[in-house]
Amino acid sequence: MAKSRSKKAAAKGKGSAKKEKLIKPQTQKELQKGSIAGGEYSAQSIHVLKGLEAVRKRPAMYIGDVSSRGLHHLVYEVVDNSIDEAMGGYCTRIDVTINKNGSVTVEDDGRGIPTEIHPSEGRSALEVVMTVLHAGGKFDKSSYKVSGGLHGVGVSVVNALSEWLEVESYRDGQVYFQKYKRGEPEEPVKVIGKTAKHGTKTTFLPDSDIFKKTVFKFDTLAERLRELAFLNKDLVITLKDEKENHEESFHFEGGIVEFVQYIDDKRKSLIKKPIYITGEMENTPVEVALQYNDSYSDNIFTYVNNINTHEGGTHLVGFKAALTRTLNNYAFKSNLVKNKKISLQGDDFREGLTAVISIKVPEPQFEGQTKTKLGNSETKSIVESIIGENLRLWLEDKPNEAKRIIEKCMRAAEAREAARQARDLTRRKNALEISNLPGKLADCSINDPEHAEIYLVEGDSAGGSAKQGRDRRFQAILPLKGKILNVEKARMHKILENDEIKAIFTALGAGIGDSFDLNRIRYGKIIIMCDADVDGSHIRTLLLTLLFRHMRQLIEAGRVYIAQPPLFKVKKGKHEEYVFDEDELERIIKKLKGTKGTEDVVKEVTEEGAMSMNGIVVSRFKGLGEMNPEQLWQTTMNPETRTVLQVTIDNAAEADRLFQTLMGDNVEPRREFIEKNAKYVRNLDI
Ligand code: 0RA
Repeated sequence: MAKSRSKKAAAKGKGSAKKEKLIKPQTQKELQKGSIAGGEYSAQSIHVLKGLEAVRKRPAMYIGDVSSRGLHHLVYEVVDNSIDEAMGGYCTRIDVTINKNGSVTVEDDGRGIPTEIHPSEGRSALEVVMTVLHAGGKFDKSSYKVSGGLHGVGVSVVNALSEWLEVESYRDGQVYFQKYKRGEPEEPVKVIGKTAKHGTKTTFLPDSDIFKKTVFKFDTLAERLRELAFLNKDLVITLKDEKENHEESFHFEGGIVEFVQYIDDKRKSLIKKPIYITGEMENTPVEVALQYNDSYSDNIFTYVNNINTHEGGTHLVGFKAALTRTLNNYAFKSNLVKNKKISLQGDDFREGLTAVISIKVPEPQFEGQTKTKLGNSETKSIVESIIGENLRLWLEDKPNEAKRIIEKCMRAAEAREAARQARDLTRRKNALEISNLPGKLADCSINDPEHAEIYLVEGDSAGGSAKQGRDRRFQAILPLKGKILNVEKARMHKILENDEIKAIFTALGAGIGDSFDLNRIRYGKIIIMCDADVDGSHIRTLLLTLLFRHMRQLIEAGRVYIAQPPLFKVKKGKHEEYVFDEDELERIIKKLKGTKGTEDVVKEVTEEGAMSMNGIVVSRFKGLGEMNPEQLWQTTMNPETRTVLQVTIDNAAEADRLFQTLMGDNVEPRREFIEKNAKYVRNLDI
């Protein structure tokens, strides 16, 4: 559908009537100055329409996907342009509004988008920015640009994927305006009023021909906007939902220091206030905040030009090198190392570490699978020397707190040593070797990881059904008994002693923690299959915690999925049907019974468990074990008919807080979270 529409649009663009209108801007002197031959203009405009058509044909290439994630990416894309203005020092506030009609408005107080005739394009610069792919940054003079990964594809992409978009640029006392339909200008840029302010306001309605869902979620937007406010301490960002009458404002004068405190707010810090280090070398400003808590995991979040560099890169390497060298030197110089037999290693200096590294790089080179790994080689030594020098000064200045940190690192080294011994022991027993796969694993027959998948199944009985129901050629089944260990509260040697976890590691075959190697994974898809009840959701969270903390690359590579067993069973006579959500149940009951009173039925079934009327029996589906192998295959395992949810991490800092809340020591925040989210827990994504 999208395709045919764009083709029509392209044809329309060639028409002479439209061409005439576009080259005669009437309202604005500046625009009249640059008169351009009509032929050239139409050549340009065809070029533009081809670009827009390409975006509409393959939206995923530009924004990742057309699900909720891609939808929200549209907002980030517009906001990123305002962030560029802020990084240049021209913008102090950004206001984001979810409007009643489903559109979103982003307004900033930057310089406004220029509107004069663009020399080579022959049209208003504003129109060029809004309609030409990658034009956004062309004449932007700010030196640190947002352009990593999917970021920085340009606001023209948002325009192309919107049913309509309106932009106002406030500059030189005028309000300039243009409106577009699916990326095409309706008329030339015009002046619609006077103003004393400066800035840009963009409002767009995502195209429902492109996006599966077009409803923006407040909390999803809030996560990214909060992150941006932490990273840009002078910036005030507001988010308003006109539908819900709900508003939140993000402004953190403490910047990334407050960010670190926010990440750790459920943990106990070893020092009073995060260590804050800032410096600049070779046009590369470096800012780091870090502290230690009493947990066993490390949490380092790295940003380049406000983009989360999930895959790390040279800045992270430089940071780790500085941390290891500086803390190690200090430990020895201050005679804090008691047990001389154990040597401190890099990992030991990162146990319980929470850090945010934010740097600005004029011409960042992004590499890696998701283009979120910084490649600039000069950055390593810049970060290393700024951190090394300033951390040394901090340690000398705060001997008591420094001692607490070093002691924590030494305990980590001792635990690592104990873990190594435990591992050696199990190795000798051959337990972690692939030649010794867990007995209860029903492996698949093919050996090709790309096509093989493994189901981690809750309970032996569901595991049994899954073993019978599966396609044994490419589906492996690993039944798990009861609840696995909560890794959030355990050190490595305890984790490695746990039978269920050992079985998972061994079956997956790619190792654990720092020695995890994605290339050795034995399955392309890891599918978690649990009952759709409270216990099932707890086991799923335990498994996700394990994968998030110790095999995060699996999640980042998009290999972890959650099976979706049906939620209801509808029976009428011999006819039996499984139903996956409440909307679908409502539709089916309507179909079987007629329209009256269906909402009540859904409510009653949801709350009471079962319900019958007119010979229709609707029951809440209790567990995987209720299905025979054939039904399990049809509803939940057959790749042709099943639905599986891919587990993604959009925001690692928020995911970390979530696991800390759900699985950490503190009971109170967990209770609060579960009470607040009880209704939504079924749809939990991390
Ligand atoms: C191009 C050039 C200049 C600013 C911008 C674009 C700009 C774009 C957006 C998008 C949202 N808000 C924005 N604010 C500014 C520089 C203009 C100058 O040199 O005066």
